[in-house]
Amino acid sequence: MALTLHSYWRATAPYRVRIGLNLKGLPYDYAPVNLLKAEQNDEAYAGLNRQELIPALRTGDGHVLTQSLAILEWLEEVHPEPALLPKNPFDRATVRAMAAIVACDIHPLNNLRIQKQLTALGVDDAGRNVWTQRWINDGFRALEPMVAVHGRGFAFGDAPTLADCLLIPQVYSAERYAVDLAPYPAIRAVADAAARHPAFAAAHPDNQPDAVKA
Ligand SMILES: N[C@@H](CCC(=O)N[C@@H](CS)C(=O)NCC(=O)O)C(=O)O
Repeated sequence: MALTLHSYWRATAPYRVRIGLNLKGLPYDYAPVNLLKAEQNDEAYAGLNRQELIPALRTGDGHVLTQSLAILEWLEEVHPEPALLPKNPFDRATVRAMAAIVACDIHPLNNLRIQKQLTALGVDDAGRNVWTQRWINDGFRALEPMVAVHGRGFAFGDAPTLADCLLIPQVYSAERYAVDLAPYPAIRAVADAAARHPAFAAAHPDNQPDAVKA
């Protein structure tokens, strides 16, 4: 099955999927969608994802998958090894809760279209930064003790899970928005471990074909 990921180098939702694909050892073609040029709103892409958001994953057999969490869960079902979810149902619920804090309660408040709407309502750069940092800190304050209790190298246990697929891109975003990560030593330790892991390193925004070098 030839996989094609519609992605933008700096966007965190496709970054999650890149990590998942790499952890599963699945090669894929990279189809850039330039968010700064609003290519997500072009009909060519909107026909794939009616939400006009990335990622979309074309599976090569006519299916187009959207929503990064749904894509990661599909990957887990179709390619169960290496597992992104633990075996025990309570542990699985904890990993999914960690992922949901990022996917449901941090990222949707800070996404590009939200930033654009804040600008349209007259919020300036400084105000948008306060807004963005607020939601990242709220989520990280909840995640930090979870990682401290359950993590042994990664967010849950000693191997990457779905939680890391979500957490690491969110840490990247936190750094972009100059969030002070000092209060989150457990999260920082996971980010350090991920930076040394080849699947995460290959998925990093700077290593994407459409990356803009500073
Ligand atoms: N819940 C969606 C979020 C997708 C999403 O918001 N993607 C962002 C990039 S990280 C996007 O396409 N933004 C474009 C925009 O806001 O116009 C998912 O997890 O796939």
